[in-house]
Amino acid sequence: MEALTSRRRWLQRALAAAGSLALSACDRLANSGRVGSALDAEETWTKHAQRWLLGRDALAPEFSEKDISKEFRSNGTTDPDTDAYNRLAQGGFTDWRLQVGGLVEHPLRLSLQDLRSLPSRTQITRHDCVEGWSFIAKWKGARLSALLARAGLASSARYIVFYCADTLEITLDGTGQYYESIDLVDAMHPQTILAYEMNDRPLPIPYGAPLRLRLERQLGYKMAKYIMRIDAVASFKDISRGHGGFWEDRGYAWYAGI
Ligand SMILES: Nc1nc2c(c(=O)[nH]1)N[C@H]1C(S)=C(S)[C@@H](COP(=O)(O)O)O[C@H]1N2
Ligand SMILES: [Mo]
Repeated sequence: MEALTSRRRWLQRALAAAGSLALSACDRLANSGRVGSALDAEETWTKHAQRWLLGRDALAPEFSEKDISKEFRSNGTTDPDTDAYNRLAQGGFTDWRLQVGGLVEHPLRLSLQDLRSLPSRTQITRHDCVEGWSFIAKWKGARLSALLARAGLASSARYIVFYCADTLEITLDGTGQYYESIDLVDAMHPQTILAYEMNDRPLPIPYGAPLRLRLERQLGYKMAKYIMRIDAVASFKDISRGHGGFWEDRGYAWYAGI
């Protein structure tokens, strides 16, 4: 597998991913096999994809310290409360390891300390739940782009999947476990971080300890809490019920842009 770490080559792949997701006409073009052989077609396709990418690349609004909410709200699972999770929590998550695998050149097992040594970002943003409430909080975390650069994405990777410690719905087939997925455009967005701090303190359990996704251009349900494993994949069709996330499997939109 080829490690693709430079910004430029990543951008080419993000454009390819963006194109195949958003532009059905271009998708047909790509599938026709003419891309790469016909330069004019490829340029048109890149231009369209780029326009779309620029929109997706815009930053979500950020706020100042004085805007931070007085109260925060936790939703869905507020404590995974399994034996394994409780043991990790009791040890202050020093034994917790984030597994990074799938279509990567270097599978990783990272401690919180490892994550803290990755390039970070701090942001004060508004969390919007699909239920209609919101709050503003300060988040600090490792940039997902930096983690993926460390792992080295394979050229076949299209999505990043987050597996969580909690089961939100008890089902016979195990499809009640929380998970989520995002594309590479969102994965590389500067505000997409794996947060280990909330309001200058270690992330509390109700808000996803020890690690949760912040994906500021989308609704709350995309922001996986209690992350245990991250996989790069080519497709999420064969994961759980196949729609790319716990709530997506129950009818919600996969792309929950705000
Ligand atoms: N693992 C996990 N992640 C999750 C959920 C959940 O139940 N389990 N709920 C989602 C929903 S619907 C929202 S609005 C936010 C809530 O985050 P908060 O508890 O920090 O407010 O987490 C999201 N991520
Ligand atoms: Mo939500």
